[in-house]
Amino acid sequence: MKIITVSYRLPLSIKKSKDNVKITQSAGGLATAVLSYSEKSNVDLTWVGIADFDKTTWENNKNRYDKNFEVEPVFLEKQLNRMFYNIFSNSVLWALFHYFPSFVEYTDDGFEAYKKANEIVAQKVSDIYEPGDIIWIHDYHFLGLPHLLRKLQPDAKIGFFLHIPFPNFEIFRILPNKVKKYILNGVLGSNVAGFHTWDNTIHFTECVEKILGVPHKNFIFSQESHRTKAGSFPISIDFDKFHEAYDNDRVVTLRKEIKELYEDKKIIFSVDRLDYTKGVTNRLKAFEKFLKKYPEWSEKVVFLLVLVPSREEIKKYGERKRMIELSIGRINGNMGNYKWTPVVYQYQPVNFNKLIALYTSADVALISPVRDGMNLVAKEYVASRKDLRGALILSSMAGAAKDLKEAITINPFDAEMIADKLSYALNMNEKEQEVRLERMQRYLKKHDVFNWATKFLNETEKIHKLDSKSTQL
Ligand code: ADQ
Repeated sequence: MKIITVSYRLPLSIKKSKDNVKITQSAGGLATAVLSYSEKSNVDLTWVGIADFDKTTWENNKNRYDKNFEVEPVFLEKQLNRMFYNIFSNSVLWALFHYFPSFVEYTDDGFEAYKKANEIVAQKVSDIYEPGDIIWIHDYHFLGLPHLLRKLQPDAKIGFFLHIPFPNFEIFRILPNKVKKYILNGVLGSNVAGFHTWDNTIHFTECVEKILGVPHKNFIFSQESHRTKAGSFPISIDFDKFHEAYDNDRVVTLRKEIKELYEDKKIIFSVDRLDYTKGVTNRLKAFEKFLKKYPEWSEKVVFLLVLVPSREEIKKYGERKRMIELSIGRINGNMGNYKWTPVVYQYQPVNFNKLIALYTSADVALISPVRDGMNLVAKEYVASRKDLRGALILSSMAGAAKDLKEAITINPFDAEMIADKLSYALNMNEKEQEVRLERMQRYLKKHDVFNWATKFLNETEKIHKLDSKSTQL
């Protein structure tokens, strides 16, 4: 028996230099959690995903690195992958599921490529599947996969988890009918369909009822071949890893450097992939409002804004980057002076130690997505504050706001509100910081990513068992 995890990206990095190829398995949250579950339950793990490297490199090097689990890359033809990933997954599903209908650029060709890619991956998974295996499918790239696999392997245990929001019926219905049905039937191929929040779960069940006419009882859809249970499984982080990193030597040194650099200032910090859903332009507008409304903070605060490049080949992402950089230029030009740069901007990824040093130097983390499935940055910030210092401002549009109840919540579209909350957070006394962080840390310690993976996979086993029992009767 083994766990077969399917996600678009493989938790693998391949670095080629002139005379060397270096392969490492990544220690990202999801990979660590599934690996820990497989070790505890004494089962193997195989990861299936789309290769972002060529077949020859893989064939020549696949046995030359330390493996924690097996990897099965799927090699898609370049044009098919582009249509599947950029044109349908990101320019249709990502946009619509985050409530940006005007950003949707639907084409039939994109949808055909999506279906084709899902079929290729289904065949790959089916080829390595053995009875008793548990298949865990991740995210919006593979909405059709549970159904396709159910046809190929009728008795398989299949879990599906969506990492982004599932939109409400009024938004979802915008998709062409054939697409809506493909998606809903696709997900219903699983034994468990998991979402970050109850709101998303309710949206999904409502869409199934209204569009497919399939009713549910207590969130369970009974179909001829199997049952599907829809439920909420809020993802989390490796709490201990972020908490203990506070004391890493390198983090301590970097933190000292940052604090010295801004010794007479308070630090506001944010870090995101550059994505229009993360609300960066709104955030900058609110920061500008804050500087105007609370001029006493002039020269006494700095906003460290870190963005990591993402999906640069898609037009909307390039447009957003230009808008952000224009706003930063305007704020620094209008509000700053030769001694003070209000927004310090970095458009590059940061490594783990730097990330923790930034989290633990910040007086305020300002996280303002206009829509987000969960938002792990918010959880990472809270976990890393072993010193119980700092304040979290968090958008109520992020799934994380349902878990982090002691955060200061904001409406990301309300610049005035964000400005006022910034003033409140920057003035928050140490006692209040401690009380809020302590409560959130207690929650995160209990509900970490290992707990999340265990709950999800146990539920998949449980629901699958109900079907096997009734077939035996
Ligand atoms: P993402 O949209 O990628 O994930 P998020 O949950 O915030 O968003 O996770 C981002 C991760 O990347 C975090 O672990 C963060 O530390 C890291 N990161 C962000 N910016 C970085 C930078 N500049 N340098 C280095 N690291 C950076 C999707 C959904 C989310 C959901 C997750 C998990 O959109 O809503 O929380 O999946 O389900």
